[in-house]
Formats: sequence, C-alpha cells, structure tokens
Amino acid sequence: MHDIKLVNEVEQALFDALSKRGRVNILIAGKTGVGKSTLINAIFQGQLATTGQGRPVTQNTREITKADIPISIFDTRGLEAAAFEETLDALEKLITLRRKNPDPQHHIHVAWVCIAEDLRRVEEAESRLVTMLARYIPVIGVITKARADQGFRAIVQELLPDARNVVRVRSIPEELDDGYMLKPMGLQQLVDVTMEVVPESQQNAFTAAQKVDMELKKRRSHLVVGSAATASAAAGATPIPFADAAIIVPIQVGMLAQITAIFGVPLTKGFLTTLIASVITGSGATMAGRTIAAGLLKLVPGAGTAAGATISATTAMAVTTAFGETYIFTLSKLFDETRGEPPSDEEIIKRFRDELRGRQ
Ligand SMILES: Nc1nc2c(ncn2[C@@H]2O[C@H](COP(=O)(O)OP(=O)(O)O)[C@@H](O)[C@H]2O)c(=O)[nH]1
Ligand SMILES: [Mg+2]
Repeated sequence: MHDIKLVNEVEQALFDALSKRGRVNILIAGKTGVGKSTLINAIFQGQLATTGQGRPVTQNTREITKADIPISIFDTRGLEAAAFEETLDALEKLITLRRKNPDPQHHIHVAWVCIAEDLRRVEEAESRLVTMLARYIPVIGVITKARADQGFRAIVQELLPDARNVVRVRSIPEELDDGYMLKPMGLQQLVDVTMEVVPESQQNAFTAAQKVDMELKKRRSHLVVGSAATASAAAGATPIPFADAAIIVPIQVGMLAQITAIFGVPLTKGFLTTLIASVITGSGATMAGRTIAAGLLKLVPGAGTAAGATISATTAMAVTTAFGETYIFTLSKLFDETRGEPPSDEEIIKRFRDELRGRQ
C-alpha cells in the first residue's frame, strides 16, 4: 500500500523544494567604479558579475542572472549628473511595474546603494535615489572599499535617513605600502542586515545565493530537519508495521531536496536520485519505498533490530534527524573547503555516504 517509487518521490520533492525556495531580486546601484561588480562577486555564488548573463532592462540597468542561482541582480549605474534624471525615472518605472505582478518572486525585494569610502561624500544623486527607492523597498547603504571610517559611516547614516542600515564593506584584500594586509570585511554583516529586510518567502533563495555566511545556510536547514522530524513522528504515532515504513520516505526525500536547495547546490533529478539511492543500497532509481526505509533504518543504531516488528514515533524521528543532520554536516564541511561555491555532485554523494557509514 505504501510501496512507492523513488523516481516519483524525487520528482515531487524537486518541484516542491524549488517552488518553495523561489527567487530573490536585488537592486545594486552606485557610480561607476565604486565596486559594485566586485561586491557582487564577493557575496554571491558563481562569480555572478563576471560570468552571469546580463540583460539590459533600462538604459542604465542590467539584470544579471545565472543558471541554478536563485537571484537576479539589477546592476544600476548612471548616477552621474547627465544621466541622473533619466536613471531615477526609469528605475521608478521598473520597480513599480514589477510590483504589479501578483507573484512576489518578480518584485524587487531590496536595494543596496553603494558609496565609496575614499570619496568621503554623499551626493545629491545618491540621497535622492535612496529617498525614491525607500518609498517602495528597503534600502541599505553600502560604504565600499572601506579602509578607515573616520566618522564617515555616521555621516552617511545622517544624510541617508531613509536607509534601513549603513554597512561598511571591503570586498577584496588590500595591501598597504608597508606590506600590511587588509582582509575583506563587512560582507557577512551585509548579508545579515539584508536577511532582516528580505521578505520571508525570499529568505531561502537569498540564503542559497550568498556564499559568505555558512551558519545562515545551516540555521535555515536545521529548521527543515526539525519539521521533517516532526512530520515523521506524526507518521509513526501509531507504531507503523515495518512493511509500511516507506510512509516516512517521502518526508526524507523532501527534506534532502530542501536542504540541497538552501545550500545552493544545483538541484536536479539525477543528483537527488543518486544521492538517496547510493547511500542506501546503490540499486538505482526504481527501488521501492520499503527497501529505502529498510536502508534508512540501518543508519540509526538499534533501529535496525526493530525491523520485522514496528517503528515507533521515536525511531521515525531519530532516523529522519540523523539523516538530515548528517547531510547538513557533510555539506557545510564541503562548502568550507570550496569557500562557499557548490561542490560537485560526485563529491557530495561520496562524502555523504562516508559520513553515514561512519555513524553505523
Ligand atoms: N581596494 C579595494 N578595491 C576595490 C574594492 N572593491 C572594488 N575595488 C576595485 O575598484 C575598481 C572598480 O570596481 P568594480 O567592481 O568594477 O566597480 P563597479 O563599476 O561599481 O562595478 C576595481 O579595480 C576593483 O578591483 C575594495 O573593497 N577594496
Ligand atoms: Mg560593474
């Protein structure tokens, strides 16, 4: 009765995870040369500003996207006097047009207005831009190429009262004359401050696209494990005959898909199927739910001996938690090694299998 085919579960889980994650759209504005592209490459996966596809959406704004990264960046220049009125006008039209879309995935969700620290001034163009943007979306002031504050941040905050926050960033290391190295800074803070103002339905997309805050990816993933564990416990509330243990499999497949999506690993049917199949028996995509459940139970010390009898709520929950937490642990280790860029499918599958084996 609960015999299910892994391929079908995977397809459903994939669809759910991707639609739940959605997309986030960020407007990044500032004069040419302030460091917008460098900042984008430092914060988001995939060297987006260099290798992403740019598409002009107004005279001075390009929409940058890249396959498998759930973000659109609206890169805006043209704050110089000659082009300014036109830029301001075109941006307001773009934002209001997007807002009319009933699907919030198409809205622009937040703006970063960048000002270089070494210029030491806020121009009228920047303050008028912030005022306009703040009528529609949260705006964060970003002081780029930070080196020595000398009170500038406080001045920016005062001159841009509509900005929700002002964050100083250094996107790349900088070597001073005497050989002293300044390390990148403020990137994680910019991510945290942005997370606070991004709508809830865009938070997983933002978490996935950024590469500087691993703890954020872990935190959001722990939430997924928590609710999958609860759902498994509910499924096992009346002890399930072992033969029907497959009832908890869709919960776990869904959980792995969601964690994959939150970490920003490209989510494909092939990857998810292989991930699940390989850690259990290696027997491939047509494996029945019962086989998968048996394989999962082996992963929890003691639970395997319950086979043949029933699975309790506690066991169902323990299996799900062990499975999910091991996956988070595996991904975060790999992402640390790759400095936030997604590891390869093969690497993830191999390491996940090793971690699970290590627990038996
Ligand atoms: N020292 C230092 N240079 C930076 C920083 N961010 C950008 N730059 C440099 O500033 C120049 C312009 O940067 P770019 O990102 O192209 O600016 P954009 O025109 O706003 O996209 C490049 O030479 C960057 O390497 C930073 O945080 N520190
Ligand atoms: Mg640029």
